[in-house]
Amino acid sequence: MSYKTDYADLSIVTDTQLMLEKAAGDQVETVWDRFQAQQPHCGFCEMGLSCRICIMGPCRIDPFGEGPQKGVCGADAEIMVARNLGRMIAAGAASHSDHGRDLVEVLAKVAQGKAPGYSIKEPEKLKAVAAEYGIDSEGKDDLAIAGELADAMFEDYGSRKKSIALISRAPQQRQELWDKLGITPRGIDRETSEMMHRTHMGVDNDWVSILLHGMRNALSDGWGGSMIATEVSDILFGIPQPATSTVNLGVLKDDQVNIIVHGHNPVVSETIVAATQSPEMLRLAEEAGAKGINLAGVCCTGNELMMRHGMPMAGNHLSTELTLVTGAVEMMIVDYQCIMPAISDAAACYHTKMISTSDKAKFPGMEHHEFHPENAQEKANDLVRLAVENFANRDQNKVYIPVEPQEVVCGMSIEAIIGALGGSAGPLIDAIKAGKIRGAVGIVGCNNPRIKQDHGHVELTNRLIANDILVVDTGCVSVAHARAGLKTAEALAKAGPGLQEVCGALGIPPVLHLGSCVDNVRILVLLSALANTLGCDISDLPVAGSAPEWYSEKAATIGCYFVASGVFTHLGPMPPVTGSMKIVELLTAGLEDVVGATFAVEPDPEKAAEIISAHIEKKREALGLDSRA
Ligand code: SF4
Ligand code: MSK
Repeated sequence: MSYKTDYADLSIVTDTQLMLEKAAGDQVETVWDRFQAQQPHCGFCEMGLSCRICIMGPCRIDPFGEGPQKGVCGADAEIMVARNLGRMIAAGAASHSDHGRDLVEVLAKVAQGKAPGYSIKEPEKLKAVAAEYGIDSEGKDDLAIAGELADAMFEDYGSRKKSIALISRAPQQRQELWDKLGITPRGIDRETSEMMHRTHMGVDNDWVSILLHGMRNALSDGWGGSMIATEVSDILFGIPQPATSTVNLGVLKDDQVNIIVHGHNPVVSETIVAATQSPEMLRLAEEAGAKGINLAGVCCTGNELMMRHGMPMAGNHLSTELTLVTGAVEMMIVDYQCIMPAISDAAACYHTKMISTSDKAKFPGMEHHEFHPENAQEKANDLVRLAVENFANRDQNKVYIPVEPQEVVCGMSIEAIIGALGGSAGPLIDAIKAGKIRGAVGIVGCNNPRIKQDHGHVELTNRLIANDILVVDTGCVSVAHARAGLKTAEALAKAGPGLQEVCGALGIPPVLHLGSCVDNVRILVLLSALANTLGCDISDLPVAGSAPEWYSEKAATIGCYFVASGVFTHLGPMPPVTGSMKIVELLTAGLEDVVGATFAVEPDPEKAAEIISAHIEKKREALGLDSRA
């Protein structure tokens, strides 16, 4: 729109730049317009120094020491910042873990024979996970095991236990450390509920104690709710295997019915996949004058489908509105999380039908078609039929698909990575020991209009792989990397000689797609396997995490469980904590003595690459490996 005409300042992505120009012409407001309208942001909130927990307030603390230094209740800067951060972690943990719970509900319905659109796709994984929950599969059929596993997982959410089941996957030293610190998660819902309790006015007023519980709460997500989400998704929908696909707005087809799925939970989108492939729907599409039905994803629902079906991805978080600005989308079907409430405003400028599907996520301007395990198959067929009918309403004069699609290698579950390595993590460890691969970094998370779209991700990753550091990704970063061509065999030319040699021999790109936001747990599982093989803790490994363009509460929780699990973690945007230098000091330095890892905040990806590389070399040195430190 009018405030900025140089779209290259907003995004490095060609299709975004071109679509922003079209959006301006079509009078469509985007996230960047709204971001600009919010400037300047509230400085108190940016520093974590505002509180609206109770209605004696809202209160603010003056960071310059001239105004109030305490809220009405007496909360000082430390208490205020810690409570705000604690609630942020609780919201992120609740979101991921509730997503996991929805999958367990589907698993339970499958076991009862009440979910006709779903089945057990991975019986071996079902048995393996059941065994981790202490369930004996001997002589039982898959549905009986599924029922017992669903019950055991529900117990992890709510019952009175000493610890949740899947933390047993962490190295022994890490589990002992959590016990010593009193942060072993006891129940997924319990830790979130306790955080909300502790941060009520007049409960936990020790900022260190609140933040320690923040780690416990985050661990209940990473080794609990999110891990359950990923494992049950694999059991129900299949363990991802390497495949090729395509990304960017070029995946939309001007001669087909285009349906976009958006959100996080694959429960709805998996049934949409089946419906779009049914002969009946394809016949209807042909009758409507379309050459087929094209299903593509955005955000993490897209990641789930790309991982398991090689479905194309149209874009990431900041591209969601622009997908509709192509004028080529007949229907967008959303589940939950990261769906901007204003997205229907963009749809209203075109013919796109907007559909919400979850009882807990309703949106202005969307038709609500509620999905349940019992009716999902039927609902999916209804929606695809509606999308096909809407093809007749498309105005081809408004259609603009600005680029050609980019190829991508996807589907690298841990099972697939171990498979590519020949059956064990041994070759990866050998390559790290030999220094051909210096270490590995998990780059995760979102886009944020505070940062030029994809610049933080792509610039950091280019520098890391050039430095022989293997990159794995999840969430919206995965689209950024894919759009930049970093997940192809050709990208090996950008890698350092050691990484080039190892990845070239294995036939994998230097950047591996591990999935959606909840799939960050695949990184935890991989790190545990590496640490267990080496006989060390996760914090001893030459690895790091990074969220260069994060925006969401879920990303804050992910960062927190990474650090609590021993992974040094870089953040691009600063979290709202600078109102307390004691807390900044704890998060960026003091935690080293507590959990063996810290956060580092650096918005400049070039400098971030230096910080992360130096960390990896330091860890190599401590392990007695050759170091460039
Ligand atoms: Fe103000 Fe304390 Fe209430 Fe927060 S909890 S709004 S600081 S009185
Ligand atoms: S969708 S949490 S913007 S990664 Fe998972 Fe993307 Fe971040 Fe949402």
